[in-house]
Amino acid sequence: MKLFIPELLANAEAGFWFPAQGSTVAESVDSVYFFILWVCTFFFVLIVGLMLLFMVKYRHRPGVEAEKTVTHNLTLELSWSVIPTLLTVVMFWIGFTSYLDMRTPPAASYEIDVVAKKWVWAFKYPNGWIESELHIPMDENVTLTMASDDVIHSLWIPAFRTKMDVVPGRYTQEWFKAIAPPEGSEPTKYPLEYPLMCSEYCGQKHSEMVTKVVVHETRGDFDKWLQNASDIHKNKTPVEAGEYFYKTRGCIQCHSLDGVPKNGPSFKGLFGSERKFTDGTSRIADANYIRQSILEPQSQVVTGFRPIMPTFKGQLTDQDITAIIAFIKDQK
Ligand code: HEC
Ligand SMILES: [Cu+2]
Repeated sequence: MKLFIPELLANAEAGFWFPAQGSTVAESVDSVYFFILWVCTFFFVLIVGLMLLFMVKYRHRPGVEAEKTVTHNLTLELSWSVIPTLLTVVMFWIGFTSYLDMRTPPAASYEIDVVAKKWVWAFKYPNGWIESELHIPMDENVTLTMASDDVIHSLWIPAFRTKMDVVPGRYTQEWFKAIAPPEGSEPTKYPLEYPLMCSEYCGQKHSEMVTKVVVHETRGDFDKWLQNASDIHKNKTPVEAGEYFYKTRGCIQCHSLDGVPKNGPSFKGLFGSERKFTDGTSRIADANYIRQSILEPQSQVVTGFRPIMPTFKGQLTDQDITAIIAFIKDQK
């Protein structure tokens, strides 16, 4: 305990009371806070101090007649009206201007979609990749467009001093520009990591919706991370990657895996079987046939089906198609 107080004071500058100021608005938010805190502290000490002083000085003493109470003092009355009014105007002004700044996302901004649901966060990047951690580039405006799948959540990043409710049935936005934290405060190693949490505590596990904001030092580092993270082939077997495309690129809407045709033929037992086409020709379904079906679906239309399949040329890479072929091959 002896060491504790000096340590506290020594660390005050280095973000001991508050987390590091990690965004452009953090400094003005802290300024408003400390301005109000010190004004309140000053008046608390002044008023309570005078009160105690007067209690002692003017206490009832036997034989001492109470003085007549003064009814008016214009100077005193004006000063205790005007000074607090000016102080609250200053509080309002610096609070209001930084609030407006925080509530108005800049036009040029990197956009990330957020979905909150019991009890996780999902961050969706412009290329479609979804991740449970929020990764962002430093020194760049980032706008989160947020929606909730169920109840009210609230996305709070203490280091950025930003917080916004995530409400079912409507979109809310929150923006920030991450900057290097001031000299002497944590963290210092790139990528910087800060906690991100849900500040809506009227539900069982909002308090467990804790994840990370990861701030990459440059846009290049961020892009590299995103490319790497969203590389579907990296941590998956070809069959798994093929299944991913089957589900996410819409094939599942028209092609079943159980042998029952939908708008298109089922993939079950397709690979290696003989296909008959509307022009009377036929062909064994090998890798080249499947590749051609994906890139030029109308070149050979399977008997009994309409030529409605869209081409996926330019939307799937060769590696993606190879994975899809492996997946179809697996549907015996
Ligand atoms: C809008 C519906 C639709 C979507 C979406 C669709 N297809 Fe098709 N697909 C069809 C239809 C209809 C046929 C049969 C007519 C034809 O051959 O063009 C077909 C045929 C095929 C064939 C040949 C099947 C056979 O029995 O010979 C393959 C392989 C195929 N699609 C793969 C895919 C893949 C992979 C995707 C997703 C990347 C996909 N399709 C998305 C409708 C669709
Ligand atoms: Cu929550």
